[in-house]
Amino acid sequence: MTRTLMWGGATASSQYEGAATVGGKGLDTQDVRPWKPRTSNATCETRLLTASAVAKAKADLAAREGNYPFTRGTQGHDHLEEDIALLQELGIDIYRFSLSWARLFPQGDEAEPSPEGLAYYDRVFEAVRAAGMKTFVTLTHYAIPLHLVEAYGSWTNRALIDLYERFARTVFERWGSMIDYYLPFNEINAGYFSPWNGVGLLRPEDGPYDQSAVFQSLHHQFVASAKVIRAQREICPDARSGCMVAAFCYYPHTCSPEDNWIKLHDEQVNMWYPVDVLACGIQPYYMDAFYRDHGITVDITDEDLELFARYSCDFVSFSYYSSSVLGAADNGEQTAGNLVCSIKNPYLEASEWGWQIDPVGLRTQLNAFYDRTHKPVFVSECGFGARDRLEDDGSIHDPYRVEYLERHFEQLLLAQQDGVDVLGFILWGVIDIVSAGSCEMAKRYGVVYVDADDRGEGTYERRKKDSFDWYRSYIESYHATH
Ligand code: BGP
Repeated sequence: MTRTLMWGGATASSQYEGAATVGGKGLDTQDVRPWKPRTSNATCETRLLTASAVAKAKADLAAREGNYPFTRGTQGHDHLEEDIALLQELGIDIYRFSLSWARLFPQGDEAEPSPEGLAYYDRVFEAVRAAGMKTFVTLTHYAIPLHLVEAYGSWTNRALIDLYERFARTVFERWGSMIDYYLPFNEINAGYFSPWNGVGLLRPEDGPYDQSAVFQSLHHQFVASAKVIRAQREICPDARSGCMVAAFCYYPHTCSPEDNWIKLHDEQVNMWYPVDVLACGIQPYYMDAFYRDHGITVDITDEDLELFARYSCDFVSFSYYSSSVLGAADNGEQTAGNLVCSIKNPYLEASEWGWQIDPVGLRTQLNAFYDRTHKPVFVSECGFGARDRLEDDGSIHDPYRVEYLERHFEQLLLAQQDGVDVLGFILWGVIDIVSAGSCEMAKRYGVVYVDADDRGEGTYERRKKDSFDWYRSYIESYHATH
């Protein structure tokens, strides 16, 4: 029997809420990321924060100087009821949002949560449920309390596991009856490809990250995920637990055997590692070889392995935007987004940010995740970032976004016909948010436009894009026939 799909939309606290210190919220790792005018699309640029950069950001923020876009997001904290009303009009079945750990625990290590933080998320849960939508909760979406970075060394410190479990238990005890689907972490493989975003690791002032620190941090998040699922099954057993990675959909540089081996190996380390641990409950063999060959040491206890085996998640999920061709371009043909580098694929068009548009890749990834785990699969993020234009008459025409979604929906339905147990599709950035990779507003994903620019200037008024009505009627007609 083919499951009736859920159609949704997503935001993330640091990219949406703003209000960085309202109600006593503590600063988190996203609040200190500076916006810099875009230099070029040619580099795989991520904001790698050093201790001196963080110190400067804190001084700037105290002096109200500098441009730190995540401190204002797109003012979701102040537009909550209006935005939920728009989502209700859109007719989505499920709304994915994340919680700000530092809004509930400003320093991250308090014994009790902040009453103002609890009150804020009471409002969010009640508004979403009153609007008749299911909830898909990301406990943490890249935003780690800055105090835990500075006082504990962030996720390199095993103490964060218990602090995280305390945060999760608070969430489950307070809102567990209103949580339908949840993720302990957003794109948990970000710990490897973007350590600041994923595990809150400061980059050393004098060079690259210590890879043992990166993978030890990632391992601690895996243990935290298992303990969070154990807590959830005690407190609110009806919620469905998931894991999530960024899906890269790699193509080998050439059809040479060596390049094909590199593709398999890069998929294992960059994408399948967290899935094998969190969804299949095993510590995969290939990581022993990777650690050995790269001089990496990670402390893994027998108790950790026992937790992985006993508390694997109920469903798997991934973010999908584009596919990428591996390897360095020997002809300079390197396109790149801000998180994903790729060589130009001659069969595909790319977005302005170099992300190559590959709807068939979505079908391939859905099959690959289901084939590996035999667990239901949620597309927890997918969408098209573009420079949308606000016309003089207040309209926003985004046929490119409609085309992107239409082609990806076709492939998702084909994957379901292939026999993949697809749970649903969640449109990323359903309301315009600040871009995670490049910290800019210009890269818009929403079907709802927010009038703000890269410098944070604008009215922050919400306006429906043409894609709003398209998505609304798509959902309506889907449910009329399923
Ligand atoms: C993913 C994040 C999202 C979202 C998306 C798009 O990594 O989970 O937060 O931002 O990337 O990336 P970007 O915003 O850089 O276009």
